[in-house]
Amino acid sequence: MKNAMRSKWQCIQKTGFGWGFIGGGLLMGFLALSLSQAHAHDFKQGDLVIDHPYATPSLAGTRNGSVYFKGLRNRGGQADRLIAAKGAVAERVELHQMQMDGQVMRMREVPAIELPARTEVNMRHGGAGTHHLMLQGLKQPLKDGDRFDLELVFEKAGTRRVNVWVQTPRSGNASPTHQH
Ligand SMILES: [Cu+2]
Repeated sequence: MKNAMRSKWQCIQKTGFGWGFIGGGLLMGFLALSLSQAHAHDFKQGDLVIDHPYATPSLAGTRNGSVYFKGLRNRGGQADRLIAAKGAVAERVELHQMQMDGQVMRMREVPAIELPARTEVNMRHGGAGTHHLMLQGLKQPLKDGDRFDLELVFEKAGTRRVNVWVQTPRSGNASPTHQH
């Protein structure tokens, strides 16, 4: 009887350990999953990776906004181009490039953003030569924490809908990019 009880107890202990182990594994898996979900905000279209599209909060009194990407990579062996963008958030979306004009940083509209093969294009906020998407005629101001959809049209890879997060960049200073 004693032996039977002991072995039953051992059995429970083992089972308990087993459940703890499985539970721990599930918890680790869940944490890993939630971590990766918290960090993954990227979109793939063919060989293109659109990493973390973000927009800065719009300035008071203006009806335009800027969309940037943490990264826009072409991992393929064939060049592509971003030729248009559109979304319900604004009347019009333009493709812009930052350029130094003497001492002043200005932006100009470009017909396309070139995505050479196996290259990452700089589309982060700020800096000469960088590109961004310009939202013209915002339906409403962009506020920190807002999210909206945008359709990106690539010449070869086709159209990809992405979700843009509105946030204040940690490095701040988005205002110089708003001189037209
Ligand atoms: Cu612009």
